[in-house]
Amino acid sequence: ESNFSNVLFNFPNTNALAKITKENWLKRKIAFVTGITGQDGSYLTELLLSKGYTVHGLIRRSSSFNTSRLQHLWNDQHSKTPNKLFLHYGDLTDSANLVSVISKTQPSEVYNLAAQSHVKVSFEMAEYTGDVDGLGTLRLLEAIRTVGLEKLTRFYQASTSELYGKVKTTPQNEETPFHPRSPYGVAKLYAYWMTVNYRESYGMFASNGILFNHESPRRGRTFVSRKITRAVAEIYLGKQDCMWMGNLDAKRDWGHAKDYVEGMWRMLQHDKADDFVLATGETHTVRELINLSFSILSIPLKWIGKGINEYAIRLDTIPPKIVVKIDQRYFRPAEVDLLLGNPTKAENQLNWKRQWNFEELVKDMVESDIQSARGLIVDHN
Ligand code: NDP
Ligand code: GDR
Repeated sequence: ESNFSNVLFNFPNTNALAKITKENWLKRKIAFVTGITGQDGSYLTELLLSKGYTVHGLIRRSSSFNTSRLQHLWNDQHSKTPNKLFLHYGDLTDSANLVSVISKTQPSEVYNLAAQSHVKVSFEMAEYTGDVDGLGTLRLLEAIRTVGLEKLTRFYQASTSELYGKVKTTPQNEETPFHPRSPYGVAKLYAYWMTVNYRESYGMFASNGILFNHESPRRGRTFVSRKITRAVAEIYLGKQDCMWMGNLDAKRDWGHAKDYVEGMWRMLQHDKADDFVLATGETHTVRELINLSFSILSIPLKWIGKGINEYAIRLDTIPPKIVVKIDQRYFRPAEVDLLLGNPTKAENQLNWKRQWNFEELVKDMVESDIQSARGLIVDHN
């Protein structure tokens, strides 16, 4: 256990090296997070910093500002009270960069959250999505092994309920067979099995979190929940007339991202690496999400018509106004019709329990979008 000859970076003196065990390696609490600028990355970073971790994050070079979700956590390193958040340029498509960052930071825990995460976009950028979401995960696993940390560093893979796709049984749990329905889902399937394979081949502590949809006020604006809550806020304030939507019948198990990052952390603190579903155990249609968002603002809605010709009017204006219409553009070549997760394993083994329900989640998002539409808070996403 003490003979980790490659692990010299933080332990240049041999006395210290001799004392390295798996336990005191983890006690160093150094996390490396890919996808740190995304929704989950920002909440996970908050959680880890609050637990005393040093957090290293991978960020992409961009011509526009892409660290706004981390802005409130950033504390200038030149200030008197610098915090323990460090950002490194890199990309999941760049192996040498990943080896270099892992070697420099010597993390005790790696959270692989980076991905081209939009399902609809993955149909248009199938090869790129495969490269980042599939091969990118392999590159990161290989970087950990190349640096010689595979027996020490714990690895979390952001797997997804999109693996179930054309679902075989409901509700879905860790035993449910996979049938992905998009280039995104297929790429994530490769990453899922690579994670299992590194666990089985090299004894690596590598776990998959099979997470069902989770949202928040920091959710990207092109995902359905945020698209709806933002549009409803704008309609309420008279800044927008109507929203254009795709498939209203799709059913999703929507939870709050704050609960889910807690589950990710718990997976890496567990006594053994394994795969866990995180979900709420409730499912709702996109139409229900729209209804709830309007009802939070006391706007009465009525649905008229069917299929592509369906639309919704608000009944509190004279005459009633159309506020929701369908646009074929937002439909996908293959759809995931129904997702409903069973999180019993995580609840029993990790003592994980979600705090937020569907109504509370949507209220949190609508209220935040009202504030940002009023210009009271800055919308960073
Ligand atoms: P986001 O889309 O909000 O964030 C994705 C992150 O990945 C961003 O930081 C983005 O950087 C980064 N990224 C994208 N491409 C690359 C690349 N080539 N190299 C390095 N970084 C890259 O996703 P979420 O926070 O919602 O999700 C986090 C992870 O969990 C993703 O892997 C997603 O697929 C998965 N997941 C999400 C679920 C959800 O409901 N939210 C459910 C199940 C799984 P930038 O900011 O520069 O674009
Ligand atoms: P999803 O999330 O595909 O489940 O992937 P998204 O919010 O994009 O879609 C959910 C459902 O809503 C339907 N839909 C629309 N979707 C979008 N984006 N825009 C629309 O206008 C619209 N109208 C209807 C979709 O067809 C779909 O059925 C998310 C991502 O975060 C993935 O990274 C993650 O792995 C899964 O959740 C779990």
